[in-house]
Amino acid sequence: MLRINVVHGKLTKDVDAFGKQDPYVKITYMGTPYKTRVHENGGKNPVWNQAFDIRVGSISDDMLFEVKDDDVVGAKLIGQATIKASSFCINGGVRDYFTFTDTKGKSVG
Ligand SMILES: [Ca+2]
Repeated sequence: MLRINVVHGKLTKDVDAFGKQDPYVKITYMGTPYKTRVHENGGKNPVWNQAFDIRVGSISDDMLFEVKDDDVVGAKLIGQATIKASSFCINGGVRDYFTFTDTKGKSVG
């Protein structure tokens, strides 16, 4: 069992046209989505502090991380990252930042 704690984000991009964006993180592993709560008006410095226990089949599996802006008209992608499960499976745990990129491959933080 892998515990992933989504702590916070340091984003460089705000995709919301009105006010601050409302970010949340969605992890997709083997077709199952794991979503954090929405940090309303979190802007570029969202905080989630939310943990997920994920049963990992193989440490070479990819996990898709997406950070999105929640909106009444539907969520908008801020950035994404594909991270191997092995990046988290380190003795004693790992605490790290991962780079997310937008649809054009540009870093968003
Ligand atoms: Ca929004």
